[in-house]
Amino acid sequence: MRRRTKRNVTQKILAHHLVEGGLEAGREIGIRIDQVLLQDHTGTQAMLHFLAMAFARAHCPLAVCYADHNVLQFRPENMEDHLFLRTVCRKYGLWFAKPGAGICHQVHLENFSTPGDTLIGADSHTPHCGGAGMLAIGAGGLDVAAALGSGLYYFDMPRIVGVRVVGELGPWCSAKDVALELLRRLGVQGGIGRILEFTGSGIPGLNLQERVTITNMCTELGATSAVFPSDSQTRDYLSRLGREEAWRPLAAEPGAGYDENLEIDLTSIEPLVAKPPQPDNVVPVSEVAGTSIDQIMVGSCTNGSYTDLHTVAEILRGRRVHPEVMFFVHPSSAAAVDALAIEGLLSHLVRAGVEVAQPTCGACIGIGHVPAPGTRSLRAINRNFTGRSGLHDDAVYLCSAETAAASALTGVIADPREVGRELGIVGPVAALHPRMAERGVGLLAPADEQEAARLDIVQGANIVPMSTQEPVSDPLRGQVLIKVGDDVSTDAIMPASLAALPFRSNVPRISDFVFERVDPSFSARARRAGGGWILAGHNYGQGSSREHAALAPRHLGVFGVVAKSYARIHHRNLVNAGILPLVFDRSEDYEEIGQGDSLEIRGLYEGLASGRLMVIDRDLGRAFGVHADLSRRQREVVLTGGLSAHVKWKAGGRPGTEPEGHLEST
Ligand code: MIC
Ligand code: SF4
Repeated sequence: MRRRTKRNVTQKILAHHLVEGGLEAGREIGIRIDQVLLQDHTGTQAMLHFLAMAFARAHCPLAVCYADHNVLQFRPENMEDHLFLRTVCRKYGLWFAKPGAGICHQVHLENFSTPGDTLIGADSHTPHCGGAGMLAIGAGGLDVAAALGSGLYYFDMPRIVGVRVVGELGPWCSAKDVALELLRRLGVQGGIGRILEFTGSGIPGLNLQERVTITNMCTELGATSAVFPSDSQTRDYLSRLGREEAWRPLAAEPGAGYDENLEIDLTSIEPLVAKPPQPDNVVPVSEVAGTSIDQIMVGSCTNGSYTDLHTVAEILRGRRVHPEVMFFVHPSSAAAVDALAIEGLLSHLVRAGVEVAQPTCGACIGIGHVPAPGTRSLRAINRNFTGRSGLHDDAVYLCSAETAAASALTGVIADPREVGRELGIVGPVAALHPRMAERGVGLLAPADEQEAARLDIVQGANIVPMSTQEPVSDPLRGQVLIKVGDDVSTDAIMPASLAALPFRSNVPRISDFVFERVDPSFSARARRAGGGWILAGHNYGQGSSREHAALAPRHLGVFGVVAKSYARIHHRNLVNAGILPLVFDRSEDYEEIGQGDSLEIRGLYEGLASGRLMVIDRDLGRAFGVHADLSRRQREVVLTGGLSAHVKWKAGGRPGTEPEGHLEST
């Protein structure tokens, strides 16, 4: 009799939730989804799609939408979004978190995290809750809407990387430095197609908030998810929240194996800094020490917790922020603010001259605190893609809360160990908040079915349902509208600028901002040309989960991307938007093709089915080979014109012309 192989944590969770497929890396699997997370930037499109699919009510056991990004409601459209989300959530069986409750990932961790559960979230940092033993995956809003209505999610089974953690973190070295060390070693493409599972003798020494800082930032590696076991640290954290009943133990079976292995010795971790322009540009802090800085931030879902702000308060207690530095913090939850206030730590911050801002994403995404030209900003957050701060050619350095606070005292980037030595400060411990006084602040429960039937949805004029796209034509002809390089982020494709954000619910309006920071003439050119192609290097669409980076180009007429490779979430978003994501057979061909070249594909439907296509470059006078890594279902989706058109087609409607005959042959 064949013995069942020993299972690691990821396999245990997946096996327990499996509805289709096996646990074989690279093959599509379907799993049951226990929890769904949405937020106010991605939630409106997701909920519009949910309504268009005519689901009666959320089908998974728990779903929550957080008003966390646009907390300051700078424009009336922001509040319109919140009213829509509040009413649609209550009616259709979702919780709603009002502005002020905090950032989705941390508030979800505090109120709903359950070890062993699956979570899908319309935000790329959803792996945050992986620190509490959940299998938590970020996805585009349309995929999340489908999971919300069906309770199911389909994806390619990733390879599982066992990250063996040994040793103990030294003074002034933190979980954030562990995340930066992973980025230093693996780079922003190193986690693609992988789940990182943390194991080893160093794990019990990391408390839950430290764990989530690490899983949160595994997103920057391009990973599908990241997960820790659930142990006494998990139980301790849940009991501080008054939710001990949610705890379950979860560990890999002794002898369980991994597809790949990696080791991190915590003892050798030192304070690190990621220089601009992306999170894997990591160096030891000593290499940039002495660099003058003008602005410092500690916050975001990665570093806005009680633990981080406690650290900052301890370092600054009785001291003053350097006169030439502006220092602000964004706590990541109302509960963190409350705990800091009860303990008097807020006073240490305020008296030191720190601006204590709202529990919201804020400057992490360029909403407020936009740096001035020529200045440098040091931030304990997760991303520093060019322009994300709101300044076109910004210089944002990423670091830990320890390094940020120590540098705030000196006015230059400083090694916190040296500052500690010079000023006689003891390295702060990663403290957890005491037992939480109040739970569920700002959370509205869904209405029961009777009440829900009577509720109306408030849908302001700016909330515009997506129009259904035409199916992709064959032959397919058009110009290369833009040629971009490697690691282009969704922040570059569809900026989250203060000007663009009010139109997340209005794709026609937001499409004016596509590639605004890279080439401000892009949207007008795309419209004039009646659509065309995007040409890109490796890891196209890294970073956020925002499906607007696909929906808006599609609205402008973009029907295809030819790239060397794609980031996971963006690849799916392109398919869902009805944009063909093609891959060069030979990366060298990318070099020859120029912006403005006229490209043509014939025999698209047959080529996609066989996996081989030829693209003719009319200007070069030659053809090059491409392929598409698409499942049969994804081919169907993209050929019908995207997910909404596909849903209608499946329901018997006719999406413009007739792809049915072709589809049968795919
Ligand atoms: C981000 O950090 O870029 C965001 C804003 O949270 C995005 C989601 C969005 O664009 O709405 C993400 O990470 O997915
Ligand atoms: Fe918000 Fe920044 Fe976290 Fe995105 S990365 S959810 S913008 S705090």
